[in-house]
Amino acid sequence: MTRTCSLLGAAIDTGASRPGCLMGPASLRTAGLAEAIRALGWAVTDLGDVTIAPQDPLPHANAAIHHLAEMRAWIEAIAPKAHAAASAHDLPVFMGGDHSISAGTVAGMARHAADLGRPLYVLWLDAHPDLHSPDTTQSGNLHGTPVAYVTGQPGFDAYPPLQVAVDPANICMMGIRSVDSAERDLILKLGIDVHDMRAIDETGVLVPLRRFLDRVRATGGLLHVSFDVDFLDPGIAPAVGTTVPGGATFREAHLIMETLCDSGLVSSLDLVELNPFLDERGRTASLLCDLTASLMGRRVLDRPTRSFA
Ligand code: B3U
Ligand code: MN
Ligand code: MN
Repeated sequence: MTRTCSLLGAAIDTGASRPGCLMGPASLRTAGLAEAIRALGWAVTDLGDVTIAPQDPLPHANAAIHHLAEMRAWIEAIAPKAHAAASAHDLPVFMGGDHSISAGTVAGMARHAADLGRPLYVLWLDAHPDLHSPDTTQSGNLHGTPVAYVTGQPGFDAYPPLQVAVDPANICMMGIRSVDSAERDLILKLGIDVHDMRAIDETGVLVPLRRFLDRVRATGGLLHVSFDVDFLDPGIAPAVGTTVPGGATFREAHLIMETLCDSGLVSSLDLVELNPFLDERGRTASLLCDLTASLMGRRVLDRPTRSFA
């Protein structure tokens, strides 16, 4: 049977420090994301972009915070649309926008998984763990908060109430190499499975990824993949506001996506933090399309799939 994929854009850049991510969905469409997925045999429906109305400012005790009202409105707008997309299609792809969108997409996917009576797992591919609350962020950039929000941490009274929380034990992070002290404390407290770049240098990407996928499979879970452009090395992906040296290579990133494809476990994907204003002739957008294609079935040669039994 033909597998179905939907594209849903969220043109947000209010969660980041520098503007530009709001052009992300347009850039991914221009780079041919729908066509690349369709070429792999999927039926693709572009659901267009989520929008919000202009917001009045919402004050917060942490004076560093900006665009809190927009953050709340985006989550309110995105979560039900993500939930509906997941109910209607096999694999929704959520196109950011900065990483704020994941507060809404993961909240929506957690509801979807709960509808099915299955646990939701999250693979967080990022230079950052995005584990701040509005109380702990020093930059005030709310794209640094989605993981704390979706796991139901305190300090989120100004965000929409979370309907279904993600169990922190079901989150695996890879590529992490920039962590603030409040985030470090929370990683330890929650026991999140974090593979920083040192760990990846020591083991490669496959050992921790396969271990995680085996766990998702054994428990009948759904898997949401949240892909922040700064997971990649800035040398291959310059179109991001928060470049951090020492990111994933082209080959590591494709191997992760191909392995995810082989697993057959992925239920949804975020492509976030693409800032087309910083891109070089569309190369980062094109790379994201190619990586998505690897996740959705493109391969150089057919080969026997690894058995997960
Ligand atoms: N942890 C820092 C940096 C950061 C988080 N996410 C991104 N940058 N992209 C902060 O601002 O919270
Ligand atoms: Mn991020
Ligand atoms: Mn990041």
